[in-house]
This record gives sequence, C-alpha cells and structure tokens, in this order.
Amino acid sequence: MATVQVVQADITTIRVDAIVNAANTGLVGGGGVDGAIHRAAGPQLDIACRRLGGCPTGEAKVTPGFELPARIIIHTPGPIWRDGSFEEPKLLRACYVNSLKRAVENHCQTVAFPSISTGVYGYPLKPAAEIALTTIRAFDAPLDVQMVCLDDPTYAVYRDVFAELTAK
Ligand code: AR6
Repeated sequence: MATVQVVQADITTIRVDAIVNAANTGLVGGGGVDGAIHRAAGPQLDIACRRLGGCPTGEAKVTPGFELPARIIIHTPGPIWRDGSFEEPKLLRACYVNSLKRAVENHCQTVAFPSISTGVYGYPLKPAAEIALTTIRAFDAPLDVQMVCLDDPTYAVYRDVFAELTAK
C-alpha cells in the first residue's frame, strides 16, 4: 500500500520523483499551483505541455520536471465543482488514481500532490481531503506520497481528516 503524510509547503520546492499539477484540460498553464509550477519549471514546460494536446478531466499525463527538483510532473485536470451531482467525486478520485498509475509506470517511489480542485475549481475542502487521503492510502503500490498544502486552512483540514482516518 502507498503511505501518505500531510505537509505544509510550496510544492515546487519538494525533492521527489514526481509532483502532480492541478492542471486544466487544455494543459495551457494557468494560476494557482499550475502557475507556480510553470514559473519554477521554466519555459520548456509550456512547450512540452502543448505537445500533449490537452487532457480530459480525471486523466493524467506526464512531462519532465525541467528546472524543478522533481524528475517528472504529472498533469491532471480536476473537476470543476458545480453541486456535487456532476460526477465530481468520481472524477476527483480518478485524478488521484490515474496520477498514481503514471507515477508507477514512470518508476517513481516518491510523489507529491497538491489539493486538486479546491482552489479556483471550488471543490469543498473536507470532502476533497477525504477523497485524496482515502484514495492514496488504498492504492496498492510501494509509493511514499506527500499531500502538500500551501495555505493554513487547507493544511488544517487535511491534518484533521488524516487524523480521523488513521484513528479508525
Ligand atoms: N504549492 C502547493 N499548493 C499550492 C501552490 C503551491 N505552490 N499554489 C497553490 N496551491 P488551484 P484547482 C494550492 O486553484 O482548484 C489553474 O489556473 C491552493 O492553495 O491551483 O484544481 C489551472 O490552470 C489550493 O489549495 O487548482 C486550472 O485552470 C490548491 O493548490 C485551475 O487553476 C489547488 O488550487 C485548477 O484549479
């Protein structure tokens, strides 16, 4: 099984085999963690992303990490939250599962995720944290995963959910 820990940091500084990007379906870069990753990886990332020709919501595609400490970047567009009845939970779970599959295929042992969909895409934090942490913990591969939270409210919710899950 994969192990997971919750940390508070800027994901662009983490030295792991793979970091995950909360991307958009065009893979054209944007704000939030996507913008931070593009700035830190350098302009070659934009060229590599454009060659991939987009990515459907819930799926995941890989580029090199370029100037990042991470070897590869796994790009996954999360669902845009509407009211929860548009398959948002299923699609968010698919982001984590497909990203972890790409990590295994690319011989990664260490992976760092941001909190997918809970920024601009508006997914409520607590249910998103429950999906993130339960999906990673149930994934059957020898991966060490970090959930990397930037802001205080996100970190607090992930820590609480992690404590609830590990107390069970
Ligand atoms: N390190 C770790 N987490 C971060 C960082 C960072 N450097 N910067 C932001 N976050 P968001 P989404 C957190 O909006 O909701 C983009 O424009 C942030 O605090 O980045 O999936 C894409 O191109 C929040 O907790 O992603 C898409 O169009 C989390 O990352 C769209 O936003 C996710 O927030 C995707 O929206």
